[in-house]
Amino acid sequence: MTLWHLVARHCLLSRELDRLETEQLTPQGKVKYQFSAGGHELAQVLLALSLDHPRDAATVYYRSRPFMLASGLTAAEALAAGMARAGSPSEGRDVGVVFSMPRRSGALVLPASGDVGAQYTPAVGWAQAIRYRARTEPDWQGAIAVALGGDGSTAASGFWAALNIATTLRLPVLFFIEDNNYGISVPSLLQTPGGNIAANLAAFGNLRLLEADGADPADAADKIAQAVAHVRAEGPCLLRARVPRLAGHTFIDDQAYKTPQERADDQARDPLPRLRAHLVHLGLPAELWEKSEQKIQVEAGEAATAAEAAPEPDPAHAGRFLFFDGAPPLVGGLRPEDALPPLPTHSPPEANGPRINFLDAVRRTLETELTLNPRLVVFGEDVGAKGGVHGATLGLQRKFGADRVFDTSLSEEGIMGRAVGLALAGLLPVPEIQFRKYADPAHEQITDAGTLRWRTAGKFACPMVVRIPVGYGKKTGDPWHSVTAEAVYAHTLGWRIAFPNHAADAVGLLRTALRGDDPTFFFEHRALLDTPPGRRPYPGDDYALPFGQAATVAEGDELTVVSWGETVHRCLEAAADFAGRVTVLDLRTIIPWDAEAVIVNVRRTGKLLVAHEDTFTGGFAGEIIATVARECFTDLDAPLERLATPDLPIPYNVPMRDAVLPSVAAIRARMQALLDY
Ligand SMILES: Cc1ncc(C[n+]2csc(CCOP(=O)(O)OP(=O)(O)O)c2C)c(N)n1
Repeated sequence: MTLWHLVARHCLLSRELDRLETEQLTPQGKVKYQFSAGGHELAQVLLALSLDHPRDAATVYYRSRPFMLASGLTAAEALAAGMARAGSPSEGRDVGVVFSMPRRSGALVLPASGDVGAQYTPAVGWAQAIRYRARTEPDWQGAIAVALGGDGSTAASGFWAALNIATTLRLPVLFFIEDNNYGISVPSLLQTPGGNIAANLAAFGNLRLLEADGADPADAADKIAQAVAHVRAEGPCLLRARVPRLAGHTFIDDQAYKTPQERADDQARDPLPRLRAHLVHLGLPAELWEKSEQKIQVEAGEAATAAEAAPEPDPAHAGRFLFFDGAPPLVGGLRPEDALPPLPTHSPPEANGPRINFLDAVRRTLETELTLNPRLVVFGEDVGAKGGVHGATLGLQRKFGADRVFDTSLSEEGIMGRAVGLALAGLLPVPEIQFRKYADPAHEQITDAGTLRWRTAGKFACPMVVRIPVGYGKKTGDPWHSVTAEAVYAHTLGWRIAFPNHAADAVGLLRTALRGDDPTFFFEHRALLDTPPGRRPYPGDDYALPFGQAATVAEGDELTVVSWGETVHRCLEAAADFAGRVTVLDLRTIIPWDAEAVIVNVRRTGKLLVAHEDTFTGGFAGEIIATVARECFTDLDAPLERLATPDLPIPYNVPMRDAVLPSVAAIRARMQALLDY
């Protein structure tokens, strides 16, 4: 089949699937969300067919089905996806047009997001991985990443984060903007001044700009070929393809906000009649189009029958794939290529030697793992030449090079989205977020990363370890640098959370995280980084600690105290006054948390106090107390108690700070009250 035959075939198929859905399957209630790609087909199909390098990858959005079809998705899969059937890309877990696809005939399609604008930074991560891997693996040389998006998405922060990274580093990324002049009902004039993102980027450095009539076969083909060639040879390019949106945003959108003239103009720009004329102009027989149309109608009808015959996914399977469960993904992380160093057996720590700082424990573990694992990359703001604002990466760039330990632009969304793309390309990203509060701009990427394995029914995964200094500082507090907020991440699906309180546990938990399979937050408490309570002898280069195993740090028979992070030290100090009466458990990891240890101890002691630095309402203590209330109801001899920072930010003034943090005195008083109860 010639290229233009193929283009026609995919465009016609996409149009027919939209017709089937809008005329039959959606009104019948079989497809719940219908996003027509009418008008966008030609540009997308031409793009997909030009991505012929085995390591090319694309991030797509909900209107990208023509691109998917031209990249190897079958019609039956496409319809089954809309009908939420088994055998579709997400096995019924995600909206039918939120796609992902391991490579078939064209680009590999990275897991899409329902968040507009979230598709850009993972594409940049893939592009950076291309550069990294191409140094030693020739099969990555010449590959590119492509991100597809609408005009509305160019107003989203992810677009700018990605554009900045791609152009600053001259990465092989194509920003493919399908400008249909609307984001639902909002005209592009409200997304970018004058409505033309390409014109507005004229002064942007290191960026080739191209514009195409995405409904004109010759122009679109020419500009797409130029764009792809430029990205392969030189670096970033943004191609703005003007396309009509022939239908509403979704099936239920009647486009009442467009004038009748606008709607008529859109129809007049339909790329399909122009494609037909183009084929005739190229000398293909005129009747070929109608013949293809008929053939495709039959094919789509058969696909609909097959999709409807596909079984419903087993509801019991909804619980699978949030975390790694032993089944390696097809794409992402180190398992598909068998490159993950095995986890050492959980040997007891070597207890001899000088005590080292928490910070040195982290640095040394990173150094050991960087040496052992060539896929591991460390990055973040100031982590390169400076060695991090806390010093955790000091000297690592000098030792391992700027490809492996590098500074990033000041964009947490960029850091996290890039990490997702790097992980999908088979690297192990270890980003640092400078302070817990400054992860806020990355939240969209964090939540999407957490559900990525689940959303793709285990086909994709993005394991990574995100290091974040948290909590108040040894000199003072403040609302920006002193946040812990582990409860927010405990509620963020698909993430594990480690929260060690001394150097030995930091080594063991960080190593386990770095040899693991899931996105993991690793919290480093600021008040422990270089202070005596955080110091321990270095436990050894092979030391690893399992997640979900609490440590018993004080033993007693009358009260169980559960804590984590820096508050453990406060609990220990308070418990010293009640020797033999108070058990103190250090959870060490929040997700998973060691419910069993807590339950066993509360059954034994009959009383529980949970203490943490995170704020009170919705704090993780509530979760523990709810579990204990259920599991230990008949064993309880006192009300279940918790101590936390009240629902306030941490103040800058030191006495004021100390007044809100759970103090040793307050913990001691609460212990006393419970013991006396
Ligand atoms: C972060 C986010 N905000 C809002 C939405 C709701 N939403 C879905 S599509 C859309 C418009 C996007 O328009 P555009 O990027 O131009 O793409 P088009 O639909 O026109 O192809 C909006 C606002 C969303 N999905 N994600």
